[in-house]
Amino acid sequence: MEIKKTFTLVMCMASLVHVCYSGLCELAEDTVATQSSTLEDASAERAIDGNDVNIYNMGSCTQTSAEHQPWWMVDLGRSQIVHHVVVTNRGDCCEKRLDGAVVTVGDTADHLANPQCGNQVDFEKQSYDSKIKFLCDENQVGRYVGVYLKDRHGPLTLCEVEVYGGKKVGGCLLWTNWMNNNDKSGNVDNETISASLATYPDTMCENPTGIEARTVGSRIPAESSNQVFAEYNLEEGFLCRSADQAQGQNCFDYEVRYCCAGGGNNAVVIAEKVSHSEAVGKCESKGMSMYKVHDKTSLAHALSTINQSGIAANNFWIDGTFGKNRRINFNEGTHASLEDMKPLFHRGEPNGSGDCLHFWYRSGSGLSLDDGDCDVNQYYLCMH
Ligand SMILES: [Ca+2]
Ligand SMILES: [Ca+2]
Ligand SMILES: [Ca+2]
Repeated sequence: MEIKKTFTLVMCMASLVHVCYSGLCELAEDTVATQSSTLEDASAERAIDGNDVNIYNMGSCTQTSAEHQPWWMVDLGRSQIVHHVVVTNRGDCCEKRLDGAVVTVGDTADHLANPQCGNQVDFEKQSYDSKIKFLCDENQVGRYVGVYLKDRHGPLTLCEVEVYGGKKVGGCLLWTNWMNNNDKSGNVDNETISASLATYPDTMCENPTGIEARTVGSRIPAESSNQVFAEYNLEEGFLCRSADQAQGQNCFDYEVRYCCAGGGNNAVVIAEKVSHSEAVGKCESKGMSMYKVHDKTSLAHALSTINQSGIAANNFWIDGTFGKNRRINFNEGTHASLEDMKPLFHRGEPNGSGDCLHFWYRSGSGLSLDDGDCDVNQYYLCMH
C-alpha cells in the first residue's frame, strides 16, 4: 500500500448543496478543509462532501497517516457563532481510533490553540453512536473548526463533520418571536419570564440569555421610551407599572423577545424530503428532536417559522403518530388526545389517510394539520 504523505497543507474546495434553515444553519458551505496528512485519496474535503456514509470504502471518509496528534480543520470563511458540531465516525471498523478526539472552535488558524467545543471523546467512559455531537459553549464564536486526536498517535478518519450555528443577531443566535402577554390590565404590563412561560410554553425558555422590549405598534425600544420599569433584566424579565410613571402616565403596551438559543422549543425547517421515520433520525443526528405541535401556540410558532424560512413546500412532517383510539403519540413518550388537537387540523381531517402527522397546505386555508402515509417523503421540522 502506497502512502502519500504531504508536508504542505492539502487544500480542498467543497461545493455543497447548502441546507440552511431558520435560526440554525449548517455552515460548511464553500469552505476549505485541510488535514495534517492524507492517506491515499482520503482527502480532507470528504468530511464536508455532504455525504455521511460511514463505510470507509464508499469513498466519503477522510484519513490521515498514522502520526502523533493528527488533525483536520475547516475554514468557515468568516467568524460566526457555532452552536454544535456533529462528527460522523467510521462505522465499518476501528471506531475507537477516534478515542481522544477534541473539537475546537475559534478565530485562529492555529486551531490547536482555539477553545474546545464540547467534551473529549473517551471510549473508556462511554459508548458512542456513529454520529457524535459536540455542544459548544454558549455564544462560542469562530472561523476555524478543528478536530484532532489530543495526545494520541494514530490515523484520524472522519466520515462527515457538520457545523451548526448562525449569524449573531443583536447578540443572540436565536431570539424568540416577539411576545405580548397582556395589554396592561390592572395598570401593569407583565412581560416577565414566568408570564411568558405560561402564555408561550412552546416558544419561551426558562433561562433566557437575552431580553429586548419595545412598544407594540410603534416599536420604540424600551430604553428610549422614557418610562420607568419595575423589572427589565434576565432574572425576572420585563414588568412595567403605571404607578411608577411620572405625572400619572400609564405604561405603554410593550412586547418582549428573549434569547433562547439552544434552550427553547425553537422550530427549525429542514428543506430535504424524507419519510417520517427518517425525519425522526435526521433531527436527532442534528442534535435536535422532531418538532411537536400540541396547541395553538406551538402551531403558530411552527407556521411562522415555515413562513419566515421562505421554503415553498406543501407538506412538512412534525412529531406525532396515531396510536390506538386515535391518540397522538410523541417521540419521547407523551401523548395528546385527538379531541384536544382537533381544532388544529384541516377541516375534514384527520381522515384516516395514514398514521403520521404533518402540515398540509391547502389553497385558501393555508397550512394546518393532517394525517398521512408515513412512507411518503416530505420536508420536516426539527426543534431545539
Ligand atoms: Ca463524507
Ligand atoms: Ca404588553
Ligand atoms: Ca389525511
